[in-house]
Amino acid sequence: MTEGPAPIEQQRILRTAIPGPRSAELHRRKASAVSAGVGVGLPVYIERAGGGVLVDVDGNQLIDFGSGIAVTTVGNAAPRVVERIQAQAADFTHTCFMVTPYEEYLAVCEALNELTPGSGEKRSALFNSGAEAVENAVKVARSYTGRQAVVAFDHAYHGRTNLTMALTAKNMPYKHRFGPFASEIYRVPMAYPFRWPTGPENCADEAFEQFTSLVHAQIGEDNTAAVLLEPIQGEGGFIVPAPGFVRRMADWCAEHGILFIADEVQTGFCRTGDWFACEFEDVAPDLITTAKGIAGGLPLSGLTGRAEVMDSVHSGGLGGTYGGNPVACAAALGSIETMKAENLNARAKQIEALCVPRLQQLAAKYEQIGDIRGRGAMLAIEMVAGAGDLSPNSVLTGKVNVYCHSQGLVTLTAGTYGNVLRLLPPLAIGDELLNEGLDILEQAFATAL
Ligand code: PLZ
Repeated sequence: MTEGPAPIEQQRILRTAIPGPRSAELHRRKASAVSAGVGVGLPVYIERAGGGVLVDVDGNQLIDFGSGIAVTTVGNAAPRVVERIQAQAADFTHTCFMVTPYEEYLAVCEALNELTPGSGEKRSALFNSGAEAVENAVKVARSYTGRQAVVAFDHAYHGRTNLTMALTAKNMPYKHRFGPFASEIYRVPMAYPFRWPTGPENCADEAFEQFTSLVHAQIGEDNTAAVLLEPIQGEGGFIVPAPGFVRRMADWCAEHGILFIADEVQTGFCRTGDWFACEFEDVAPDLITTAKGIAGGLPLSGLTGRAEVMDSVHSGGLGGTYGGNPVACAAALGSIETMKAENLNARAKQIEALCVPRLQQLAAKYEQIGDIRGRGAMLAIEMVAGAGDLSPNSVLTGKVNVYCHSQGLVTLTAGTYGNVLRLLPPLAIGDELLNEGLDILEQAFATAL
């Protein structure tokens, strides 16, 4: 095996304006080669990455508060991941598990069955993307229950394929002009404390009441295959459901033979300080979708559920050419090993403990910061017009985001109204870079307001 390059110095370095000239040149090439439909948030072209740093083609070193949208939880090109990928790629790169199987697929499924909440016997199946895992969750739920309706929430994000577009709540940019969408999808209000009309204290009770009465009146419990929920909503703005809501909803589903599917694509694998965000409310979903953090950057997703549910599908009903590709499985095993060896759940909690007080200080200073929320290393700032006016402030969010980018801090926005700035650092980031990133964020508000 060849020696890898020296580890990247964990330091922000700005050598040019952001983006620099070489990035700008590549971005011009992008315009003539890549569909305009594929947008780019920060046109800085990356050459290397590791820990909490992205190195661009102009030699700038950027602080990573995005993890490629919550993917490189263990850090970019994490040593155990790279080592396993290299070894696996040298052995074989593909057979198709449905044709001639291999052990790595089994090992990932065994790890998923063990790590996901719920003590009963479980089974898993592997796919390529988060959207594909969600699609398959719906297939399994319909097959098992013999029912068709699927309930999704306001602000939900589940993917960009036809069925998952139907499940996703937000029109722009995900659904606009792409219909017609799959049928038998129903939407209910999310237990969103910050924007609950009668106040956060009433949110869990009233949202639960609305959920049950809508399912009863508009669908019928007996027609409902599944309820699909992100235990903390991701693209929708890091909305943490009001305490108790997930638990009550899951219990109610169980009473009515409705499957509860937790979409843990963004929240899973140590991101929130637990292996899975559902554990926070001690909920064991019938089905769980995973992707992103599972494989340290390689495309892999999983669907895990109760054995009885997952085994109810006819043989050959689930699959795909690449699902559970051996190199992606090797990366997943390296990621999971890293999460355990480095106790990344504890690290996510440390990141929360370091960031939240600083974010709260900011919120105390600026009335345009309406809410600080999230869990572990999945934290967000929701921006509003002012103290008495909670209108979403996407203009300020954009300004703060652009300022961070200009200073070499990679931040992401989110939210149905585009007024949420989210922090998703790799758990491999050090405290110094975290603090430096937060300093830049402070300057961003001071400059924008
Ligand atoms: N479920 C909860 O967060 C992906 C989307 C980025 P794929 N989120 C990032 C974009 O704009 O396309 C996501 C998610 C949740 C499902 C998905 C879909 O996962 O791997 O992007 O298909």
